Amino acid sequence: MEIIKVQTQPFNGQKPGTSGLRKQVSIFQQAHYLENFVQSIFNALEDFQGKTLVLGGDGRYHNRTAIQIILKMAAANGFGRVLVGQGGILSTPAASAVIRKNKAFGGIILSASHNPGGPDGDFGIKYNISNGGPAPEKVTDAIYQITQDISVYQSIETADIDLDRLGSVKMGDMPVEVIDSVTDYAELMETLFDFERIKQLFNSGAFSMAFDAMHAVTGPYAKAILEDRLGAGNIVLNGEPLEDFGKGHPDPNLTYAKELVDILYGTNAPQFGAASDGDGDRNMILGQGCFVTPSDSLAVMAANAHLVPGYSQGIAGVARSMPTSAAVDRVAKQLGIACYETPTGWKFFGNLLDAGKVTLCGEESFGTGSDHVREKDGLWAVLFWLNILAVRQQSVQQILKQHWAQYGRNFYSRHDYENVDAAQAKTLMDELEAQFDSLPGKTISGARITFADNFSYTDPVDNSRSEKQGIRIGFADGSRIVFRLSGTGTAGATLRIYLERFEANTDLHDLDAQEALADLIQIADELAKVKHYTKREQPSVIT
Ligand code: VG1
Ligand code: CO
Repeated sequence: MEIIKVQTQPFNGQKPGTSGLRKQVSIFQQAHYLENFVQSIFNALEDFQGKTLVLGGDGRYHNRTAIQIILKMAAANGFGRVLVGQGGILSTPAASAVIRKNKAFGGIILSASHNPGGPDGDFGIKYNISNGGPAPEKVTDAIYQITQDISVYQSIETADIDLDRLGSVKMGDMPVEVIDSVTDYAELMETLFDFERIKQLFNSGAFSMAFDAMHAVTGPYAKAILEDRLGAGNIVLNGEPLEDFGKGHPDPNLTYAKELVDILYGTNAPQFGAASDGDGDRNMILGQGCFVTPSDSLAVMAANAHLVPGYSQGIAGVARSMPTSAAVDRVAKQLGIACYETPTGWKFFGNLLDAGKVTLCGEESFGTGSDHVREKDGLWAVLFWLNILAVRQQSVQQILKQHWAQYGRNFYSRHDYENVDAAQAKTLMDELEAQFDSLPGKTISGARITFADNFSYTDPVDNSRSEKQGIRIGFADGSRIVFRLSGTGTAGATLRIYLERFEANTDLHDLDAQEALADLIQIADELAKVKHYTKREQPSVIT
């Protein structure tokens, strides 16, 4: 096997964001762009010679091309073997499961997750470490450093391999195993959930569901697990993964998964609805005429985990990202377990999960997961809910209402202003920060501010520090407004405003969240001059 060394020059801006490096496809298609980043990953790692790498992606445009390039580079750099999903497909949680099961050195996941795909869409790449989770900041920082002065990458000259045929082949001298994308993952799910009981629920005739795969990666997983193994019937919508996601935006929220939302809010709606995103790590949970916020979903899961076989021994603790509502904190308190608050991004949960400090974790951005892998996991969350529904024999709405009656309701909403001018968005954040000293004690529209800060985090396991993770404004009644700029977008800036208010009074739990939060929405605009800086009258997406 002859290794070729290719001269190259650094590209600006190869800095991984909240979850890997995401750019427009046209940027990734530039000569050496992907190669530079992949070589920088390899250069940042130590002692991987002869070891196993896992490789797969969400099937979006450029996935297959990128996989062949990376296979050749992995061979040239000395990996012992690569496990690659059939057709180049592995959902993000499945990749995590494969890394763990095979004790691989790490994995490369090709995905821009919920960002649109196709020749005019986005592409992305991230590195996961041997625990199956996203590389922590010290690794992504090292990769970025290397991208800034890289001058050569290594590859081999050889024919592409057939990604569609299962089995072992060679890329140069390196064995490549094309594995079934679903099997390992489906087997893991069977160890966690009561498949018999969920099967009975579907067989009862009184229960049905709809699952929207949004033409993204979860189609084959949902068909294999929900339809084939659990006998749910023909329930998967948009189940064929397409390179451009059918020109859709594979983001399971009330705006982009409208087809599913209309079904659940329509006549003859099924009892349960769910959707997943581009790479299968997000989930949206719906009942008949009812939407479960991801923050509430995490809280309900924690409160009901004892009903699910994989968690019947109890959960060690929970963690949530800072902007996620405190609904799960209330459950943790009642259970007498620890609750951790981390910065946004799944990489911050890894240490807590590895150390056994937490079992469940979640983010307000439709992400929930557990210690079964080290990524958030869309279908896992769907199965978790199905297991709860099968045991409790109640509707989603009944479960949610009883939960609020017991713990109180954290009214919650996120307003996204997508693709706004980046400089204006930065000014908005800077001006907010400049007000920090004068805000505490100030009363705005009848609400007294008690604190204003930019969230920082010290990892309790390795003591690493992460600064400036989002601006928090806290009020005397416990309400909160959080301002953050997205770290996954590729065009302009996306401003996220997270709003939360606790309500103990059961009589007020049926209020619409936007109504219940109207005062805070108004205050957010006043404090940050949102309309002025975004030049928008309304958010692009309200969740
Ligand atoms: C968003 C979410 C964050 C999530 C990240 C990756 O990041 O807010 O909670 O972890 O996406 O999810 P940001 O920086 O745009 O707010 V995924 O499904 O896109 O990998
Ligand atoms: Co995702």
